[in-house]
Amino acid sequence: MFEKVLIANRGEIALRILRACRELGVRTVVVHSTADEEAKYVKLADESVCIGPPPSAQSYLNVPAIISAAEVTDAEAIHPGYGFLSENANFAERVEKSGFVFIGPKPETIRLMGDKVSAKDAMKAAGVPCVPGSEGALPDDPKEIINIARTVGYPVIIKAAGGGGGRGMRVVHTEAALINAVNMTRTEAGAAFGNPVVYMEKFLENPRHIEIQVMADTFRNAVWLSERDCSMQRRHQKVIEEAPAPEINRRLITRIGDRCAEACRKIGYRGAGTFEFLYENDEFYFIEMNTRVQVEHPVTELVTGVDIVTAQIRVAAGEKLWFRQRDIEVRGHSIECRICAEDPFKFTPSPGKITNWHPPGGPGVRVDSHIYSGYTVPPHYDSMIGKLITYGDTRDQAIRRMRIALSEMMVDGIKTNIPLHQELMQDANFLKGGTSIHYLEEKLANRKG
Ligand code: MV4
Repeated sequence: MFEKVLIANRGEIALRILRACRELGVRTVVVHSTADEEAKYVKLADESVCIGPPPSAQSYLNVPAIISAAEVTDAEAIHPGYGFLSENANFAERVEKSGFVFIGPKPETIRLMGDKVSAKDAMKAAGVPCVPGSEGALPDDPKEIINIARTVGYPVIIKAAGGGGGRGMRVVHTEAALINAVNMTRTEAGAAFGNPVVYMEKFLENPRHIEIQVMADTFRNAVWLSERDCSMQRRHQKVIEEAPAPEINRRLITRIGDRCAEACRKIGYRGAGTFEFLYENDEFYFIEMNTRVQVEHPVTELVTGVDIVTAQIRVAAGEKLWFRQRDIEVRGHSIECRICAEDPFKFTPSPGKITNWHPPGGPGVRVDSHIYSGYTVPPHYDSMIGKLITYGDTRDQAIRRMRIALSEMMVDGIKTNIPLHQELMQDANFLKGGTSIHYLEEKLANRKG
């Protein structure tokens, strides 16, 4: 095991990684911007290094500053968390070239998955079902593009190879609109990602977003750790996640999960990863792979009993996976509400001082948050200030525990989206389960504010 790990992130995930390190007996270095000087996890860490001013570009994205911090503190490995540099192949490469272990996949795997065209090619070749569409990148010739769209069938979606997570895509309903849409997406993609390559998929009108968690070691052992339903989202920001996904045939999920684990073995995947799928009419279609730990990992931890963050660190240190697929059982149900410092109706950020914080508790209640009474939420970063996760023997029990936990939770001094979560925990369609990726935005459009 490592003696010392550097945590290259902030907020709740920095605290989550810190706790994992402590459990493993690993000493910790936290890097932070001047805006996060007063963060609790900075004080809990064995060492901390200030790496720059508040803007992320000068601190949490500052590669030389982070590598220097690892050098001066003599850390052995770097955990990137999520966001920031976590899926930056060049960063992973710089970390390894500087003699540190990157807690994540190999740089070339990150690069492969960062390009959505090569990711889809690799997954298709590994037997993972994908959305029908162009074979790889779209050609330049408009006639060929038109023919591909005729074969795929309208509506189609044009996506940027360098995009992902909802950036750089355009839906096309008619042949008349096709070429202009391809050209616009190319231009935008070139400007935004430095890569004008685009591809085409059949546009699925009303899918759910289901993702499969995987964990792999450096010896080609890989298991899948259940799925999550992340359909409850607004503007590509997830709001509620749950595991397992309601109303989906278990045998179908098992088939897909086994394909994901097999794909990991084939490509030599290492560490934690997530296969994102769209699910519509009882079919799964792979869209993207995330090569990092995700915000919503706790729901998987609660239904499988696997600690994903300590597992990341252990496999990065060279341990063989200590469980096999047959050891993984999904038990009960878990739901996560992302708690954000924002107006619950207008969704505008609401940073500032938390004058009073009362966390909820009791059986089946987990709070992953770095906040405390007197903590000031800085305006420079994402508005998520923590996650409230509940567990129950059944989905219904997890929901009832969530309602109680939300009612106990008090965050004074700033606005939060707790009222939105309280509404959703009473929403008839959420209670039924299985709503599509469009449900929340449709509900909000009809909500009297
Ligand atoms: C799609 C799609 C429909 N059909 N692809 C958006 C985020 C990115 N990861 C992929 N996205 C989508 N791809 C096809 N072929 C609809 C979306 C989509 C979406 C997907 C997951 C979660 C929320 C979403 C919200 C809008 C659109």
